[in-house]
Order: sequence, then C-alpha cells, then structure tokens
Amino acid sequence: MAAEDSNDDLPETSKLTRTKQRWAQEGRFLTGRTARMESERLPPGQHLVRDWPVLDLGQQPEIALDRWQLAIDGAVESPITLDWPRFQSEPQSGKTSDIHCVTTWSRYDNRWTGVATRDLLDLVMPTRDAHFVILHSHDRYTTNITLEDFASEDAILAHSWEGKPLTRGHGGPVRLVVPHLYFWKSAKWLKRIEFATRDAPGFWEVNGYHNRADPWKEQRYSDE
Ligand SMILES: Nc1nc2c(c(=O)[nH]1)N[C@H]1C(S)=C(S)[C@@H](COP(=O)(O)O)O[C@H]1N2
Ligand SMILES: [Mo]
Repeated sequence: MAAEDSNDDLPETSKLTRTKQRWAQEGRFLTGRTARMESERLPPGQHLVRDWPVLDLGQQPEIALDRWQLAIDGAVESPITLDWPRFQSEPQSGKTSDIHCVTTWSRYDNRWTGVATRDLLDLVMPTRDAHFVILHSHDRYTTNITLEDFASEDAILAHSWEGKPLTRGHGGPVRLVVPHLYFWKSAKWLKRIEFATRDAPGFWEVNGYHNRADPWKEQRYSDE
C-alpha cells in the first residue's frame, strides 16, 4: 500500500489536524528568515517551552511489550522483524537533542536512549539503490525521510526519555527521533521501517507540509 493511500481512511480528522492543514494553506508562522547563525540555537520562528506537549492524530495505540514487533524491510540485504528482547539486545546508545515542532515550540536537551539508526543500518544493510526511508506507525501515520537524514549521527530509535520508558502519549514503546528535522518526521509508535528506492510522501507531506522539514531553513510547508 502506498503511503499516500492511507490518509483517507484515518479515523476521524481531529480539530488540530484540520487547523494544521489550514496553517499549511496560509503559510502560518513563516518569518522569511532563513540564515542560521552559528550562535543561534533556536531556529527562526520557534519559541522555547519547558513542558513537553503531546501532538498526534488523536489516537494513541497501546502496544504491550510482549506483542511489540518492529519490521525492517524493503530495499535491504537482510530484512528482519525485531521483538522486544531482540531490540534490547542491539547496541544501546544515548543521545541528547533539541525538539523543534512545526507548530513553533522547541524543547532543549532531551535525553534519549535506544538503538542508533546507524547501528540499525549495519544490521539490515540497505541496498545501493535505497535512498529513502518510510516510517509506518500503529496509528497508521506515515512519514518519509531520505536515507541520509535517517542515518544522521543524532537519529535514534528511542525507547526511553530522561532514563524512563517513553510514555504511550509520546510514542512508546519505540519512536523515531530525528532531531535535525521538524518533529513530525519523528514517528511515534513505530511498527515498520521501510527502505525504498523511491520517495513516498507521508501523512503531513501530502497535507501541505514540506517534504524535507529542515527547521533552520524554515521548511514548514510544501510550497516553498
Ligand atoms: N505515529 C505518529 N507519530 C507522530 C505523530 C502522529 O500523529 N502519529 N505526530 C507527529 C507530530 S506532528 C509531532 S509534532 C510529534 C509529537 O511528538 P510528541 O507528542 O511526543 O511531542 O510526533 C510526530 N510523530
Ligand atoms: Mo507536529
């Protein structure tokens, strides 16, 4: 099933989802600034928060650890399905990074624990023509990133935040964290990582949001 096809039959569209679609149409929050000063930690148009907001399509799937599985397939030499013990037996990494949400909040210094995406790549070995990664979640959310962005040094499949298991609201048991892109690229409740030779825009990418989503270039919406 193509990622685009799955949006129509998502459960009822929430008010926030409709509002965010409208923001994309109106170009809300764009400052027109693009340059990144090395000294600036906060990307243009963002403000700092201390709490950690929860944002999703309004459905928070509950997945028990003994039923949890993560399929990694597509354009790879060695497709694999990890269960919880197998996932825990992979090399564990810690990463600290900032969150930048396209709705303009940012949160500094989030400490994640999990499996670095680079270690995952060693496990499945993408084929030479794999250039994209499509993330599939239990709430039927999808999002797409390039293999290069997926493989970035700070990217991690996180099961813990600040030393505690990720809550269900924040995407537990396992979510992706790709901190150098707007946070909608960081899929919660991950169930499948699909390597692909061709790009396939995900839920927000077909609803007016930017395909790449670099906060430093303010890549919020798809018409820029
Ligand atoms: N599976 C899934 N992942 C998702 C989303 C979603 O609706 N479903 N929302 C995205 C968006 S728009 C944001 S801003 C972040 C929010 O993560 P948080 O709720 O932990 O802050 O998750 C992203 N990952
Ligand atoms: Mo978001």
